[in-house]
Amino acid sequence: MTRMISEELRALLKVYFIMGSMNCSRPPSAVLREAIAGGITLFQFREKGPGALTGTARVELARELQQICQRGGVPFIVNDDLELALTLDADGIHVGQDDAPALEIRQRFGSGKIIGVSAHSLAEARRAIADGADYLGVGPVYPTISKDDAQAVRGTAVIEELRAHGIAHPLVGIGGITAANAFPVIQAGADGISVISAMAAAADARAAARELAQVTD
Ligand code: 3NM
Repeated sequence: MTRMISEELRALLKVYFIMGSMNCSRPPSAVLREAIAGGITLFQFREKGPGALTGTARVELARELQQICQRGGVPFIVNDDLELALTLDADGIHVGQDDAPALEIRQRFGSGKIIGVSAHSLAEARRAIADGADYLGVGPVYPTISKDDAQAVRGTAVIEELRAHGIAHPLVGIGGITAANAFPVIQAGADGISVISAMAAAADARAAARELAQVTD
């Protein structure tokens, strides 16, 4: 498989849904089906933090959600866990600053896979790109309830700074984003937005996805 070109990836990043069972008060499979029907463009399995499944239950849920993504034509990304990504032959992996560098991951994961890296500053973004990241996740833009160890809120300043310094890489904003506050993130230069709670905790994930898609289109 050839390396995914940036333009294709930019389109995939428009409405990027991230979720694990601990983010849902309903079966995650139902939430994901609704989100796909509402127009999400990419999905990340992030089974992590208090109340997360472990062992076989975690792998089984990942497989179930991957199959739903495959039927819905939405690429399936695994958070952090390269072994799980390899086992499932996932479409990509997203890693943080404390995880293995993109360079090392690429060697084991193949050239056609998507590698995303969280970046909180210009220096981290430059390093991630030099290491071979395909896209950057930049945040937290707004206060978030979904990540215990989130860094200080940056607003859209870091996104603006990266673009002002000529970083043209595909990029999503993350952290506390909803349909009501998503537009400034796009205006700042992001190709899309990534959300957990705005969709996972919504009574109607389909409507939530649709509203977010309207902002990023
Ligand atoms: N990463 P919500 S913020 C997973 O700043 C994650 O890198 C962040 O969840 C970062 O949409 C975050 O519910 C949580 O705020 C995003």
